[in-house]
Amino acid sequence: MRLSNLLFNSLKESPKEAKIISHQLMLRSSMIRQHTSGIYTWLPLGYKVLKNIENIIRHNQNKIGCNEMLMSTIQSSELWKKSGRYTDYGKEMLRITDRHENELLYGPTNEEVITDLFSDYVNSYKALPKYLYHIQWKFRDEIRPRFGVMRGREFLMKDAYSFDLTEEGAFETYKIFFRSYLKTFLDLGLQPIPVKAATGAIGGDLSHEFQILASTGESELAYDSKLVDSNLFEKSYEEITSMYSASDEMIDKSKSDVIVGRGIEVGHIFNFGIKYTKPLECYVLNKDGKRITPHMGSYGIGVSRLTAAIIEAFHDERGIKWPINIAPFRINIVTQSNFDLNEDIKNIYNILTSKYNNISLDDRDLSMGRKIKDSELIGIPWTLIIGNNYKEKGQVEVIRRSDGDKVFLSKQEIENFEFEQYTP
Ligand code: P5A
Repeated sequence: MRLSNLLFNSLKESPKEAKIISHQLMLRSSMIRQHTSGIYTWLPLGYKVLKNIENIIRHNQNKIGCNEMLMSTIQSSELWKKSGRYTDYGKEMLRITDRHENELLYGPTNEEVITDLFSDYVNSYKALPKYLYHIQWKFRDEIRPRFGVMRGREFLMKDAYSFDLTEEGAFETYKIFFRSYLKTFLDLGLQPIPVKAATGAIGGDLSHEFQILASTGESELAYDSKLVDSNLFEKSYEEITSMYSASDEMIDKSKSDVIVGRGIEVGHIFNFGIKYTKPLECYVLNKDGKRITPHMGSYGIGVSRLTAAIIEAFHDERGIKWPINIAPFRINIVTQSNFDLNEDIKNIYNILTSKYNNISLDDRDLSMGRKIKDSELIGIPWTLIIGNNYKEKGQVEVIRRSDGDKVFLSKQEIENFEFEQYTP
């Protein structure tokens, strides 16, 4: 893409309302724009990143046999009255009345809707277990929306729901999601720490949060140091959960040999048995034609929150440092305005575009210095500078954003160079 076509306006200074680095960088690099309190527009750069994160999550959900679908954002209040949560959910629920005086709401989560849907489509024990998910906007009228998309009122969540015939089956499913979540966050370049958590408005008595360590995180954590391990995925559920971990109100203050810190909750999983299937009269028939109430779990990932969490993990004083699979562009070609788009540059751009699908060419009428600064701010993993060195010696300067490493390559060498994944 040519950056002259991009809706993008970099800011040198951080807007005053932004208190944490991810919020500052998202505003400075035109990723998001606040519409009103806790509600954001995703601008082209931010939207690209959001989609990339979504795809990594989607890939991992599909791998465990979870069905992607899409439920509506607006829900009817009826099912919530049946489950008892219409009153329990309180002021965080945005309630709407339509022209016929029907009580509707903007979905904060989907346990009720999915249980009702499952009842309608699944009658036999033979179809179990079943895993369903969607990636959809949620609304929670948070009392204190803050830190940009970190705690929004409207936010994007991946929420999955599982149905099993027995309690034991539901626990096996819980472990499958637990491990799939570790893999998902590792694929996103993050080091997840699973911690025991309170279940709050969702319910049940088994729950884990997936936390990313960050001093600006809103959650308080206490955990065994052995949980901070890049090989965590190699370990079994039992081994991982035998180590001490807890968040917020679950923390045992008398523990001494644990690390206490702060984290960003990027995922939360729950096992709550028949909390919804029972009141919503959801059942399947077993071999003998007897009614069995399925055991459920639900599994959430904060997709929009992850954009901010990843920036908290990967940035420096110049800007964002995106992992390559999340970056809005893989390579940014920066050229001087006075020889913008000459044949050589077009040629390099075309070769790279045929090899990779997300290349940008900064053809804006700005100084080289300004364009290089923007490339660093946006956090593009590779910047190719075609400037004086190219004019004089035929050399392109290739800069890696992760560590600032520089090499000079000829046009021929560029064609063969692997602009690959790296650890930021
Ligand atoms: C699990 C899936 C649930 O809602 N029901 C369906 C369960 N869990 S949760 O913990 O309440 O939310 C799941 C994840 O969503 C993110 N999240 C938010 N992100 C941005 N702004 C918010 N206000 C917000 N609230 C929740 C978190 O990452 C959370 O783990």
